[in-house]
Amino acid sequence: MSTDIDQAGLAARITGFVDAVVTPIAPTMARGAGPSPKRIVEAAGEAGLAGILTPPAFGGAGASHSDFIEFIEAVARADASCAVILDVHLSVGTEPLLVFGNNDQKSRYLRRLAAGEWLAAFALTEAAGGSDAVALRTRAVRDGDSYLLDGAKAFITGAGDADLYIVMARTGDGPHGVSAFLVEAAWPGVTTGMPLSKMGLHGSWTGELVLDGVRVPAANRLGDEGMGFTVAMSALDSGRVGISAQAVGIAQGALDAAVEASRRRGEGGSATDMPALADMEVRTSAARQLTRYAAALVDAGERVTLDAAIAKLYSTDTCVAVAQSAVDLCAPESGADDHSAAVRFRDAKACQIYEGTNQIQRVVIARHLLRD
Ligand code: COS
Repeated sequence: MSTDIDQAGLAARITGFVDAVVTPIAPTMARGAGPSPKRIVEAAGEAGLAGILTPPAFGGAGASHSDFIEFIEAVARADASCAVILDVHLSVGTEPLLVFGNNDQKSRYLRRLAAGEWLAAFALTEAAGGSDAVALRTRAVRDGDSYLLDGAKAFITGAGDADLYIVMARTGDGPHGVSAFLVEAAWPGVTTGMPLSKMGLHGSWTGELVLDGVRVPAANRLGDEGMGFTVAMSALDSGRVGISAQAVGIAQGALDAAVEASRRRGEGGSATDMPALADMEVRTSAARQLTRYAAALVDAGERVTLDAAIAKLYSTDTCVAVAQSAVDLCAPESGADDHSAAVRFRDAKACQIYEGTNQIQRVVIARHLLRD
């Protein structure tokens, strides 16, 4: 946790935001009928939480990653769609600008993002390449003081509502031929399709971003030419810690529902539910500790590739298992589409897929073991 910020004040702001904004809209978010992602980030901005990692000099809270994961877990416990909207905005949407942006880029964009006036998104994945990020085909061709971007990105969180996209595009061959760009949604040639109809996380928009001859000033290249893959991978390293926190929150929310159902069945809880409840608590608690450890490493400035992969893999597998047990323990009511355990079960599955599938996390972990 950051030592020079008011921790009690931050914790109170987080609780206030969850109670006043997130909990009341959770049922409508689950139906995909809630406020748009931008409205969620706007509300976070009003609570001083849309730039939690951004330094106060740029209008943010100046908090640490350890604070950030507590925020994401608390939001996800109430509603997973709001959590992923905020996580992507704060983490992969804003953090690359904090780490790789120059002063001009920071002063042009950070304040609006931290105030919640603008929603940020991260555009790496393409339909053809999927998990093989190096295979991306979107091209950026230098033309005087700018680049012309052409291509299409897929499965982009916030597409259609975001104001600023961090776009990875090819300026050469291989992983060192990728560059990162700050692309404003309002620029000519930027279009988005309809949001995908997903299994869960209905309140979070996911869709395509099409770039058709988009003229991007060279001043909007994030980092040096050829550094884009490093920008993307390091953003994902820390982003995966946020997704891990989201998974812990979903697991905790599912556990809350199961405990409540068990209490209703018998005074002090039903004895037959006890082993399942205990297992759910153990896994959720272990996932939380892995997430906190990875966040502390980010705060210490350590490379977190391995520990983020471990936390993301374990926590997201945990939230699926815990949510599934919650569906069992809350039956038969949990058979209803809108029961909180059913909603969490559907939401949990997506966490195993985005910000690097869990198969990719296993590749990252195993490669570490096999490296000389
Ligand atoms: N941080 C910094 N640099 C990294 C890195 C990281 N976490 N991971 C890889 N790199 C560097 C490597 O060091 C290598 O550089 P050198 O050639 O100088 O050694 C370069 O990037 C290429 O790495 P690598 O050879 O490992 O690339 P691969 O194509 O074999 O695999 C994986 C990379 C699979 C790890 C990558 O494609 C990946 O993470 N894919 C999933 C993408 C993802 O998460 N998508 C979700 C998008 S957001 S919803």
